[in-house]
Amino acid sequence: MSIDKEMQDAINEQINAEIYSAYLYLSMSSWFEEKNLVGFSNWMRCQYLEETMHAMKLYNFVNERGGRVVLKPIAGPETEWDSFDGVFTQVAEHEAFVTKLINKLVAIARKLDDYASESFLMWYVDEQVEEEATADEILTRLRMIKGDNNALYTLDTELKSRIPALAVLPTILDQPIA
Ligand code: OFO
Repeated sequence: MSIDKEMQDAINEQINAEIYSAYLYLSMSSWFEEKNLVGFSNWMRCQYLEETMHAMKLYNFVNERGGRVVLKPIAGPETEWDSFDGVFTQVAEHEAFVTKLINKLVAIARKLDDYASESFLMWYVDEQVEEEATADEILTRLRMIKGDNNALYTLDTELKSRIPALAVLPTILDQPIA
């Protein structure tokens, strides 16, 4: 049974929201890059890749269900922030907002008795718990170390070691993990 049009349209909106998230984090990456905070910049690049993966996972799902992906314009992200914790305040708020969007999608799936979509969307429900927790953790640390450049550089070094999730490339290409 192909996907209901209401569910398809709502997922298409979510694809747009995920690509916007990717764009926002790439913009943040560039902001950190200019400040030579390569760890923060790397963390944001990984986030950019993972958001692209989130979008493509939805994209693949719509196709698998016999639907049609229709891409919409992507809004321009902010380009300037007034502080390091200001950036992560926005990340935390943005992820809380995305969680609400995912919850709305689950509500639509339930209303339509679309169990396949509901089951698929549970991955995003779990993922948002992690997304919010990570953003909150970094924000808390930034608030604690405010003004302490040594602590800031220690955190930057830590964030340098982040690598994107293994599923990024197979999901974007819609190919099994080799
Ligand atoms: Fe796609 O989780 Fe963040 O926005």
